Amino acid sequence: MKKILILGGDGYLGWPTAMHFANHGYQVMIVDALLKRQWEERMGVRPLFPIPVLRRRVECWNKTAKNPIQVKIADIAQNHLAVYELFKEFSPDAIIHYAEQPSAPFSMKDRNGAVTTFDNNVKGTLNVLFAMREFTPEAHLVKLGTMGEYGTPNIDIEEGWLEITHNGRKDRLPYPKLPGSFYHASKVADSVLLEFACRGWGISVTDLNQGVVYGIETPETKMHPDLLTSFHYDAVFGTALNRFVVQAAKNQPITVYGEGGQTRGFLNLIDTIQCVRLAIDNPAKSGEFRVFNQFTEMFSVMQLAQKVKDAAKGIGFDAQIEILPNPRVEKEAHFYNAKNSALKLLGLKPNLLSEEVLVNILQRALLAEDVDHAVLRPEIRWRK
Ligand code: USQ
Repeated sequence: MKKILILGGDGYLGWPTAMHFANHGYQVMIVDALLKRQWEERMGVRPLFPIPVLRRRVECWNKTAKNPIQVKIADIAQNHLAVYELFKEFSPDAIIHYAEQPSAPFSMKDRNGAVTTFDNNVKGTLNVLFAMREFTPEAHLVKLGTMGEYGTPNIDIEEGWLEITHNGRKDRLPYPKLPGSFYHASKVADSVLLEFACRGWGISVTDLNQGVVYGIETPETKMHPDLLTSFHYDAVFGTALNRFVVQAAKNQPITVYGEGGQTRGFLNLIDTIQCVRLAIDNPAKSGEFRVFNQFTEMFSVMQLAQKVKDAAKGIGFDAQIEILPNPRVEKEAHFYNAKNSALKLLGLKPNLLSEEVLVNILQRALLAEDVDHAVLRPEIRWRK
């Protein structure tokens, strides 16, 4: 049975990933420091539906399913000895690393937000790399990066690497990075460390440069009410489409920042798990730093808002789009053409954003009883 260590297994992506791998016969251990729950508390926000404490959701899984999940509470950034212990004892074949502060606005709120993000994300990645070198040099690390590492350059975005000819000479170099927040910059720093560790130590890494994820359910979250995942709609931890759906369901304006021409890659939560599974089942070679762009479709923010408005109309809601002054510093109209063929070549079958998918998320969001309208509006600005 392949042993998978999931770092950040209590999160929006980590929890359904853990259940998926357990459900498909892998031996799964999740590690989490529960920091996201503390950051939520600090920012005064909660997931759309209350999430049981980690012990309870794991107990629920272990009673509901055949293959149990093991769990360990540890801070991988601040306690490297705990990380070493874990790698030594569990000896994973593969590691899925989600244990990072995931929000761009959180990282831009003040100095503390930026430093917390770097301290957690970059130090955690370093500790994982040293633990791998020491105890599991043959293991495969699957690391969640972000499409936001590239920014919005005026040329095609390749998958991690770029063939360059300069002054008559050629090379294959890491694709240039233009992160749009300190959060995205922390992921760029991670990528630099990972590439060096592959080149220097011969370990194998897949860096998944993921787009914006949407969705609320996976086959495993539907197995029991206590197995749902942590879905955010607030302006700090909620991502664009998830926020728009809750805004429409609760008769609040859909908040488009600026012109709405900002174009990004998007994917369904189900496809996040499909992509991670493909990466795990088809590992990078020894010493390889492999980068996949992980998204299935590209939309502008305004196109998304319009899609949500149309889907809401189909079930009798008259959702309004409100254009807000952009709290971020980003291009609002730009060229965007990102490649995403590597995962498709491995067999990814995209679940695209149909009206039916949107209506499903809308109907799920309608069941939420306690939506805090105050956290729907962005408070954090990139510029003072
Ligand atoms: N946006 C709006 N209105 C909103 C929220 C967002 O117009 O109410 C716009 C933003 O200005 C931005 C775009 O939608 O242009 C995407 O924003 P987002 O908050 O959905 O995504 P982002 O901050 O980039 O971060 C999210 C996740 C992060 C992940 C990233 C993938 O929080 O963990 O890495 O998506 S990507 O965007 O491809 O970098």
